[in-house]
Amino acid sequence: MASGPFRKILIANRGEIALRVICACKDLGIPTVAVYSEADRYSLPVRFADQAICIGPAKSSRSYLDIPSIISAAEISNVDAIHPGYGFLSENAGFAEVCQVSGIKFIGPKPEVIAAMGIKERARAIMKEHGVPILPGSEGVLSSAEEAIETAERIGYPVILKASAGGGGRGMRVVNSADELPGLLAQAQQEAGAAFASADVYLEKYIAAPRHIEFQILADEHGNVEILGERECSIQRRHQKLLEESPSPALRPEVRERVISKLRAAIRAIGYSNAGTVEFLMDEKGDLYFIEVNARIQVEHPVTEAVTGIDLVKSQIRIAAGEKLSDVLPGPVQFRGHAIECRINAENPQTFAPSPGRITGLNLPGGIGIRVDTHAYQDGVIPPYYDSLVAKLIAYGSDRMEAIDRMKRALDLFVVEGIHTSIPLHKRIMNEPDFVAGNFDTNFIKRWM
Ligand code: MV4
Repeated sequence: MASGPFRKILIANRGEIALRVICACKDLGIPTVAVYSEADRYSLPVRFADQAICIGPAKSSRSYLDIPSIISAAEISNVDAIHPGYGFLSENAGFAEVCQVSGIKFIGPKPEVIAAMGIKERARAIMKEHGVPILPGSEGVLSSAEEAIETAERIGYPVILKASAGGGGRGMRVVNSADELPGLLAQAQQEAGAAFASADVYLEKYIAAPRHIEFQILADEHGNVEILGERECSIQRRHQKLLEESPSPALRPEVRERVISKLRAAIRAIGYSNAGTVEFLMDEKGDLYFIEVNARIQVEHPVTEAVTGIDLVKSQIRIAAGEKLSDVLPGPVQFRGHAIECRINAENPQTFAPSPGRITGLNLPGGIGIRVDTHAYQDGVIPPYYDSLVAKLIAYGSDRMEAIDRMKRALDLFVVEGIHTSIPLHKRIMNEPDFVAGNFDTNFIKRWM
């Protein structure tokens, strides 16, 4: 493209996703500005962006989460858009609003939509209204222990209490009987009030061994919505995903089609724009139930890029510039083959404790069907202040078995020296009969360790 949809884009993030956004901007011919903390001075995004501005010390609250510093950098460098990546400020409605009033396009949904999706029990009500299946539960926030007990009796134990403003598992409590409910409700409300903006809690039927399946969506600012299939994310430990794949080996085609048709209308009604993910739990019967919306690009987006051929980050940028989805997409969405992503973290393979430090030796795998998204380089440092993701290794094949074989080959050729990584763990997973058979749920790692 001769001249891009924006004049210049600032990337309010670090690590591999900052580099991923730089790549999309280069493909679009848009100059970039990296912002960085003192701990990231020698990082690849700083090196490969057209401009780089230090926004503060290592601590995130004083750099990557510091809204005034980031807006100042955006104004000094005269950008007309900010890409927030994932984590940090990516789902901060206040930040999206500050961007808007500063005349800078936030590459994501509108502030009021981010805020609405952050209230989980509201997102749940909107989905229900549009026929997207949800688990039986309370109608909105619980106002008393008596109401909670009444609701639980109606749907049957076990039930789960969830923080309305929560996510990632914090503030959740599983309840097995009425006598436990008042105490656990008080605990959940207490924890929610301390951790989030609101102490509100709601309740739903508990699924003990669910699969976690999420749908990738792209929506423009003109009411057009595309659902780019699902990702299976059940291989996780303590709410940290370890491996994602598409398509899910467990999702029945008729369940997929039914959910997609309802989702499209719901997303349009919400006024959602840009990229997003809609999370579901799958029960033992193979049915899907909505749990929450993630209003950002996600770590695991390359899995969907591999099976659709669509550049999701480039799409985000063009959508934010007001383009229509029909102009952004190369044609009708088609699905081909199978993709698996392994998250390579700097961590002890036994204890999962973070293992930051200097990378003294590095060999990145390649070859047919392999993609590596990483900010790692020989002699580079993984600082202790941020998440421990070092690289994402994505294997693509014409079917699941070919993707697994290519992943095994790439893991064998992937060398990281100087720090511990999750490469040995992924090698074990690839050789685990239940994984190879597609027979697993969110308890897979816990059961196995
Ligand atoms: C659940 C559940 C079982 N039943 N909801 C955890 C994080 C939050 N996003 C939703 N979570 C769960 N909600 C009901 N009704 C089990 C979990 C859950 C989980 C979900 C997805 C992936 C990994 C998980 C690990 C533990 C618990």
